[in-house]
Amino acid sequence: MSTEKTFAIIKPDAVKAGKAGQILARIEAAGFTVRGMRLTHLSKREAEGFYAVHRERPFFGELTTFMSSGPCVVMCLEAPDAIRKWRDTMGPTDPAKAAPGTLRRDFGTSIGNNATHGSDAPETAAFELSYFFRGMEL
Ligand code: FUP
Repeated sequence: MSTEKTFAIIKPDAVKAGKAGQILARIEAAGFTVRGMRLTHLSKREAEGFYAVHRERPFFGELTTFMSSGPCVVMCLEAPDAIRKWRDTMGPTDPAKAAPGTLRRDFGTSIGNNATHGSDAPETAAFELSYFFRGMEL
């Protein structure tokens, strides 16, 4: 499998809880190469743009308020099969349904406050990476 890039976020709940370092250590231990990384505090409008595909969903307001509630760490991760590999490393959306050893199980506290984000497909990864990084930064 050739190398692939995906987009990841350490969400505001995990940064606020002081878990960003532990999550980054897990990312490195899992074999990802960090190609881009930045601490940023999204405005409500920036969070709405990022999650635009979810704008009709009932949780959209809560989601974008949470994502703009404090700083988060945005990253470009590279590995063979990075998109699937990062989704597996995070676990499913709901931490209660995630297996022990996954990031969302170990650091998330609810379906909304679930510690990390990861792109779910190549097209999503391309959009999400371009939302936060200029081509020359990666
Ligand atoms: P995921 O791809 O696992 O991040 O999950 P989704 O794209 O389905 O959802 C994006 C974010 O919306 C989740 F990370 C958390 C939030 N969400 C809720 O708050 N409630 C829900 O019922 C579903 C998702």
